[in-house]
Amino acid sequence: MFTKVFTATAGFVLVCGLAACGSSDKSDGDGGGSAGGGGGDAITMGFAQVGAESGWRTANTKSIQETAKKDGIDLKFSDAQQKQENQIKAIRSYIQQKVDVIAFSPVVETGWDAVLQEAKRAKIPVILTDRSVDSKDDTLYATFLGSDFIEEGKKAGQWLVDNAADADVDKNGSINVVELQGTTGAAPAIDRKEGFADATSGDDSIKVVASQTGDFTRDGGKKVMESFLKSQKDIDVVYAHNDDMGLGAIEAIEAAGKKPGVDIKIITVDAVKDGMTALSEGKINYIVECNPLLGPQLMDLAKKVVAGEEVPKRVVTEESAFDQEQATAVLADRKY
Ligand code: GYE
Repeated sequence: MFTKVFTATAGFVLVCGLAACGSSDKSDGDGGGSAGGGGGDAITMGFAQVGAESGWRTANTKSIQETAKKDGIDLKFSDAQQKQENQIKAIRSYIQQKVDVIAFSPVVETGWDAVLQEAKRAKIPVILTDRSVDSKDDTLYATFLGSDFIEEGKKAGQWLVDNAADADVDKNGSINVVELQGTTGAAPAIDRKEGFADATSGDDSIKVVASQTGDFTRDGGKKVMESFLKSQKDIDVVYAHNDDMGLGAIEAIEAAGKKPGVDIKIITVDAVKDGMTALSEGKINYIVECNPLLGPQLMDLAKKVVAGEEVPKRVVTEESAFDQEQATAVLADRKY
């Protein structure tokens, strides 16, 4: 107990070492004051990344690192290996290092209020990138830059509704879907599930017969698909919350002696190069795009936030979707 109080006091002293103490009557730090020295110094950003679980994540990390370098932003980067406690530790260390701005992609939606309060007290603005938090207090962050995951799920579901006749592989009038969910509790897993359910709810022939997390990884997708192939007799469609899990499912389907994209239709989200290649080969049938190249928009927002400029609370990235023909057309130019 005593140690805790002492730590908190020491933390307070540390915070008071910042310029921010001079304006302590200003109550909030949401996107407001610059905690750093200003005066033309390079902006220091602490970025707490989720991990390296997928092709999407690798492209996202590269975009952030390359843009920071190009824009002269001093980037402190950490990889949390998909563990919330590691992200919280990283954010605390960025607060201690008095970075100018913190950005992170929350692995799960809940459980962030305490550490975000700490950043707010230290007057360090926070930018949520890619994934959002589930918090009642939106003054805890300056802005959220990322995709609309519900919309992505809806696009996936709508494609199935529009292609229902074709997707009913065994022509028995019922389309049995198995769902490979992303990381449990993550915004894209929750929202892609919801959007898909929404878009397919009007079609009684479409049924999700099994749904389990594959943690957004290729290996996870493969293992879960292997068990679905054993437990479900009649699978028409796989809906995977990302390309990597879909690619893992392809391995499992082939190992079971079936043809992915033909015997079992596959719908995924992301549109990374490996996914697009499988789509152009006909092993995946439809991909909803989720853009990982958030670096340029993130750094722009960071500069504005540190300069104390107003930024929109929500910035949505623009995306499309691809069928086999469209994937083949754009594949050669795909950067990630
Ligand atoms: O779809 C998946 C990754 O948060 C949008 O995370 C991101 C998701 C992406 O692991 O491949």
